[in-house]
Amino acid sequence: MSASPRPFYITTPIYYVNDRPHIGHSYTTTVCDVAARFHRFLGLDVFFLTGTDEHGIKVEKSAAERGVSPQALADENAAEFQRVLRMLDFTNDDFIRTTQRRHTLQVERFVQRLIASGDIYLGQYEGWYDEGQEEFVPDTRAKDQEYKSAVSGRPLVRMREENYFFRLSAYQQRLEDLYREQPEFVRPEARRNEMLGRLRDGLTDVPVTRTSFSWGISIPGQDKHVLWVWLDALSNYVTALGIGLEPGETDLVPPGRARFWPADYHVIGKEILFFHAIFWPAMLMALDLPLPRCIYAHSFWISEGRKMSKSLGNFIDLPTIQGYIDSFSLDAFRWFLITQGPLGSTDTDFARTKFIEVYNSDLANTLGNSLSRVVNMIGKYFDGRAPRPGGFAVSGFDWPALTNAAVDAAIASMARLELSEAMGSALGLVRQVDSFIDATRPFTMAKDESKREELAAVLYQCAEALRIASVLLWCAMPNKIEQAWRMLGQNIDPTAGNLRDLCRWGGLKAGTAVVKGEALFPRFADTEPSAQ
Ligand code: ME8
Repeated sequence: MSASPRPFYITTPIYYVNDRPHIGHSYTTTVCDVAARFHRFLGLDVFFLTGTDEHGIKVEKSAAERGVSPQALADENAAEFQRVLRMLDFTNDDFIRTTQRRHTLQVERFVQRLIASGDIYLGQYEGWYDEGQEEFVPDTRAKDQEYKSAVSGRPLVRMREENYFFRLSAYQQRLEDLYREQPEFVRPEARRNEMLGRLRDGLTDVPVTRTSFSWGISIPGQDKHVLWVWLDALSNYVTALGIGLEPGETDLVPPGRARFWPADYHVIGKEILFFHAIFWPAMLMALDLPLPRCIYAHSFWISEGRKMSKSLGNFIDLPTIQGYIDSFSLDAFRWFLITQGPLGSTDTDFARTKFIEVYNSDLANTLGNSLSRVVNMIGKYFDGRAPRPGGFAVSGFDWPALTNAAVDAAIASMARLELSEAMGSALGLVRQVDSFIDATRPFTMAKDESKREELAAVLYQCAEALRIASVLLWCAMPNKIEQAWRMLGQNIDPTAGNLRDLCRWGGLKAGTAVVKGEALFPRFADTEPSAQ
């Protein structure tokens, strides 16, 4: 090997422990997992981080309502989030909790540095506060929102406090420059425009401590000033890498992780964009740290046509997710999230009828069906051994060129986090195999002994194209694709970093044992009355 592989760092938001994991958390984490798996397979040096956000008034209140300590509530729900990571087969490299010493120690140091540089100063705040969002709302915006939370609709509360402030206003110009010089700092475009609007409104300093609750990290030496949860939480992206540790402090974070900073992608939902796209870069500028390359703010899942809400009881929650996994498989659930999810700027409906449609069309009728047709024909006509490639070509099906183009397109789309496009390139190959079978009719060729060579070449090309498609599809559906590899006689190690080599035409060796297996995705006939 020549140069060491390029680091690739991708993060999810860290999730509040006062909520149970649901489709929203699962979605963002699946997006990151698919990108992480693909880039590891491609040979990049990947770090994929997720975790839990455990401080703040919301957690303190939920714990009080339940009659437990905030730490006990955090422990219980962090364990639940970790259980879900295993249930959904996520390959995160670490799980950070903001109550861990490795995190709090570094946050305290950052705050000390920011006080010393004058970026954090003591002042007086009076204004409107959104308790659900833990966010101060400027007077003009509070008025526009009729003094209600833009997110929860609950009334804003009036707050008067002695607070420490972060000097956000000082970073106005540098943020404007950043947005101009790095047009893809915030994606998608519609979200970037929203942030440009916030910049045009002008930035004001942000209070970053509270005295009204105690569950959080205090300003060093001043117990009553508890850090605003966002300053604490955003820091996780660098504390997990040990960026705030001194050389030699190797017991809290494994050494060498600093190489992953800056992040390639902070993937988040659109409701927390301001913190990530304006406050966080300003904080990093104040700390003299490099900025992340892209904040990717996806839109929301809604449920069966309506916003998900506790009062409607229509949350796609864990039992519902488990139901989909039981009926369709985990990989089918991941496929639906990845190919249909709201990575763009509009919300997406999670509807059972749509799920079944996508399952049957992409997975049962296309991927599963194509693979079993080809494997069955090789079983029947060539005793289950991959035939010789031969020189037979059909116009319109230049397979080396078709597969190369699909591989290049998938790699390029993945790098841009365009997951559905990447998967579309891979599945497109499978659809081309189907068209190729329709055009060449191997089952008819098989009846004519003189067409033996042609038959061999056709089935080789089908199997080889499916093998290459499968390598691209693994990141989204690892379990099913490993099953497909067993059928195609492939012994592939997706941690070996050799995706490009594996995608080179001709990798399937003649004589490889090709074996029938269980149907990858049996067709689903819905029997539930709700789907009538
Ligand atoms: O905001 N559709 O945590 P959180 C898609 N702790 N994604 C959704 C969603 C939906 N309907 N609902 C939630 C916090 N999400 C802070 C983050 S980061 C430094 C601190 C996802 O538990 C989406 O990723 O409220 C959103 O950003 C995240 O859950 C919010 O999780």
